[in-house]
Amino acid sequence: MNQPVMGGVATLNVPAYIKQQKLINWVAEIAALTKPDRIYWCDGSQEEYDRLCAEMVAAGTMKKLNQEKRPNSYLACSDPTDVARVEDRTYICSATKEEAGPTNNWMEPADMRATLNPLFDGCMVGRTMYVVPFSMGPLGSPIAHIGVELSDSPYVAVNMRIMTRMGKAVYDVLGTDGEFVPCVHTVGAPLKAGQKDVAWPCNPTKYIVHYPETREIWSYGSGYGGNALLGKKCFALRIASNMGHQDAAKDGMGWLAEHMLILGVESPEGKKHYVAAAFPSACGKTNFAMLIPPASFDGWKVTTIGDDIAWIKPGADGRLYAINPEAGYFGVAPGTNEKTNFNCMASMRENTIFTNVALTDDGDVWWEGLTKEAPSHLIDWQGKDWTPTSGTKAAHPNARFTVAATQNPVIDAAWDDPAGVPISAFIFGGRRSTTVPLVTEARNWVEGVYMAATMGSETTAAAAGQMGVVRRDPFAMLPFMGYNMSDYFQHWLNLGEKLGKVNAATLPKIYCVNWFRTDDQGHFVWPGFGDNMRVLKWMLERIEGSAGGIENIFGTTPRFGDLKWDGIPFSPEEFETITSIDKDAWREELKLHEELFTKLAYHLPKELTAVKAELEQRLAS
Ligand code: O2Y
Ligand code: MN
Repeated sequence: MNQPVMGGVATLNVPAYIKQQKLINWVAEIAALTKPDRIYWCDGSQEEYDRLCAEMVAAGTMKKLNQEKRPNSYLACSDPTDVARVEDRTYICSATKEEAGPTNNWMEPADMRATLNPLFDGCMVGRTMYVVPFSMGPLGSPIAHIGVELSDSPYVAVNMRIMTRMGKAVYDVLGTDGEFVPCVHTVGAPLKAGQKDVAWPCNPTKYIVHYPETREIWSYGSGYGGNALLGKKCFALRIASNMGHQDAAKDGMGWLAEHMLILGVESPEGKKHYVAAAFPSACGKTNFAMLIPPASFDGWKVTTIGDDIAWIKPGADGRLYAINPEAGYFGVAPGTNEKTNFNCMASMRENTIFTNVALTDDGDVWWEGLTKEAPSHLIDWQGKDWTPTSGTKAAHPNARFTVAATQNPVIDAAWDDPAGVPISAFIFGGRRSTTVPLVTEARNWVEGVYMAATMGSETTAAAAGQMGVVRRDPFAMLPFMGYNMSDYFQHWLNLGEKLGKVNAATLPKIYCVNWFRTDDQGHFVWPGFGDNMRVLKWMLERIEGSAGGIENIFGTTPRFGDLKWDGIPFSPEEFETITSIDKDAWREELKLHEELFTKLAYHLPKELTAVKAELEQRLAS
């Protein structure tokens, strides 16, 4: 045990603190396949991070930013063909197609392995394979799980150090026989002897592959974001959603891996609740997670547990407890500024990796929306000279920042609590210019699951598809669902039913929100950002049983007088514009729900078709 074992070409040189033979054997097996020149075991130290960043600066992958303006920060610019998640290249290779369901790409696992094997054979020649141990969630938490990513990208290694609890301490939790999710990643660009590397190696062929039965992740060809930082979407959502579902067969409950931010909201009287909120990609989740209440909300506090992903497990008391499995934020830069998200700007003042933003002449960063006026000269994300008359975007619309959660000035005191925080409400929101009102409370758990299941959103850049088209995005999980969507709906229904039996009073309330309704001229009516606090306050008071509302076709909504309007000139007419329910529009909407249900007919819970029938009846009466 722990002696050097020969991998492919490189020597393994296993550090003495690694005690698990299964892990060592797997690293040796992957090294034998991918044939890296070197194997490097990441320890997660600051010294290691600084060294890898310096190596990437020397290699031209990153630029060090002006140390005075942006201390210890870097800019990486990707290959122009490698700028976002690749949903059409993402596969769930479960044993059967039905288990992956109609919303996922699927291939027979054996066929996929036969496809990938030749691609991975020798894919790391000329490169270093980084062994990146990480914990999703606080180390040792009963809700957390461990992964190990083998990657030939130093950019992945340093980003994983920010995004996860990465390093030596993970091996202590793993011990001699702890479980880990094996993640193999390559940029798919082996180097021949003497071949000069490029700044951002990648491959036009891309595969992001998940094997739920064996809980493996294999990623080929991309070095960007969710394609390459495998702890995030691949593990924390696609594989983890499977784990939570599979565990229901073991303990009768299972758990949930959700595309949700988690925030704490506290009233001036000290009443505090945690809510988890699901929004499709690029709908302002980070802004909501770091919301600053308007000045008129004196004494109200919003604090962040997480900005993107929640792992949620039932406690013995029948409540749901959530952790943020991540340790950092990989947020969208364009549109972020001191007004839209002051706390986020404060988070990235130092120790930040920027990807695909523009470089200013004084060595700082810029992106569209950062300042009202663009600088007179920049180097754009593709390394070209840029001026305001260039007619192109200086930063890529999916440009990102990577920062540690601990840099967030409003991080919640319990963000790292291994026990998680109790969830009082779930919020589901899409980007809809019409039809869906500002906020609606579901009358019960099943109606809430229906709202979440039928969510739709007008598409944006991260989806790499057409902009502005409504796509159904159940639970904001469409690109991240690791198994059959209808089985997932059933899992939610089952969990709610069981928790309700333990304690119906603590079952989280479910809300549907839409910040994006527009007027006849196409302008947003709702100010959003900090003013979303007005909706949050109403929810908190509903949870406490003190706020009013009115029941309608769709659920319970606040009347104008049920929200606090101090400090904002918002008229009852404007309120009507964003809360009105247009029956004709809803009849059309229900046809789209029907289309979704037809697509998801296999295993679709009958409870959901029953809710739809009730909605139709209420619309008809
Ligand atoms: O394009 C990417 O790889 C990033 S996608 C992403 C990153 C952080 C949080 N959420 C998302 C998302 O697409 O939901
Ligand atoms: Mn996301």
